[in-house]
Amino acid sequence: MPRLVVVSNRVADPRKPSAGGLAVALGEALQAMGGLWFGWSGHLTDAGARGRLHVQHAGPVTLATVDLSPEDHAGYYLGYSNGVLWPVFHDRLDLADFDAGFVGAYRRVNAAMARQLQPLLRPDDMVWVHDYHLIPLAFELRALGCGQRIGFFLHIPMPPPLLLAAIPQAEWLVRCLCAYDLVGFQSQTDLLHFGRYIVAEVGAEPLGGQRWRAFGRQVEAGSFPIGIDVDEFAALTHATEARDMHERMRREYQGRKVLLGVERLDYSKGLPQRIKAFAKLLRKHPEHLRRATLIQIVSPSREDLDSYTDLRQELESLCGAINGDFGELDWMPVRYIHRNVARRRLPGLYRLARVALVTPLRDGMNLVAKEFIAAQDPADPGVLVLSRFAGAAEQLRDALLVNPYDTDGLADTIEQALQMPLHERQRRHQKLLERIREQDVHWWRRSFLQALAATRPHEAGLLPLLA
Ligand code: GDG
Repeated sequence: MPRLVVVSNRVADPRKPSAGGLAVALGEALQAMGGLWFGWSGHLTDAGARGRLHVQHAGPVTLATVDLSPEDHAGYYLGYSNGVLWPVFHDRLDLADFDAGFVGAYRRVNAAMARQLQPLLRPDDMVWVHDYHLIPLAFELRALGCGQRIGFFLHIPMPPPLLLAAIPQAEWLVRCLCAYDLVGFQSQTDLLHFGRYIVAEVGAEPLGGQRWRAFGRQVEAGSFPIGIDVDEFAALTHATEARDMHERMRREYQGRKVLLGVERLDYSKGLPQRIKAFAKLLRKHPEHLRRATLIQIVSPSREDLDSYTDLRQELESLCGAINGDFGELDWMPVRYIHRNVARRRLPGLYRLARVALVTPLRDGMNLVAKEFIAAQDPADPGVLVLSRFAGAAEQLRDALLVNPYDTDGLADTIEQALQMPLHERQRRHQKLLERIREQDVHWWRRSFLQALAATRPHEAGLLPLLA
């Protein structure tokens, strides 16, 4: 069996309880196949990615990390990754900073990471690179002579061709994607966008079966919707911390219906639209006054970027306004919490909620939607209100799908969710649970790695790509 090498911007010790579901799932694959996990250490030092390699052993898994210099962190991470690629890939051209010259740092860091990684690779390794921070990594590895199978998974959406084309380096980015043997997306829509771009904009030749010849080599793509570990999440739901949380909150909110939102603070998540829709609901249906509460957990994220601080202010002012307009001394419509909630407690909150509001304006997949389903009591489940613009909407057709830009429509759908009879809640939940079980995180990992293993090595195609 080949050794697995996972590369991602951040590396987490899969044995630590703080590791998220993805870290655990990738860690599991690494443990089973024996492997190496490579990425940024999370530390800033002057030598940065060109400095010392840190190697740590976590059971059969080797964690190898490099630091970043403060300049590279500003240009590669905050600048190009989160100030250009993230907004454009989430359809927000207006927030992208194309003129700041961040691409130099992005390229430099990817090249430096490739130089650090290349000597660690064995000829029959399978390399799996994750996410938009590292698009050029395979290109840089190929330039150093690496002929291994290299796959890439994009966790965020692939924008439509004409949006992608707005990035001044769009063609270079796509050329870099074509240096991989397999490019994985979250949804069929993303896959379609990629296929259209490479045919229409770079003249790739379709070879059938999601394969193309582009830049003188063959690239394959596929849709591999990421899932969660349903059993692990169900177990967390029944563990003491989640149960305590559930019990405490149940007493606190007795006689009231809880609506819940949980996400990182991000403009892609549709937070202001959601608060406005909730205000509209209270205006249209005053019977919910004192009877419904929206708990909105927003975990702090990317606080060094202006677009994120602006959003935080907007949210605080919206929540202040709705609480001021509708609140009573003994009831507030919105409980807004700008803090991280411990992972082990989250399922308790999910289980308390009658309605989960997962209404991003754009999202690669959205794991919160799946976690909410996994945490429900099948005998008395809550209702999932899900944006049609989340990758998860392709799989979760039995949720109440909404257009988050349509405030009136969203308010009406929240009302429908609040009024949904028990038998319909049970029926929808059962189907949703089946879906997230069929395509869970283990399925995701297996299907991607099987598809990568089935690609042929393309050394012959290497030279034209680099020409
Ligand atoms: C990217 C893509 C794609 C949230 N708040 C807290 C907390 N969380 C956890 C959730 C969930 C995770 O963070 C968020 O995952 P999402 O998928 O919803 O969103 P992104 O962070 O934007 O993730 C996304 C994903 O990658 C995977 O491919 O689905 O589309 O954007 O697990 O539970 N966890 C804790 N406290 C919080 O307050 N502990």
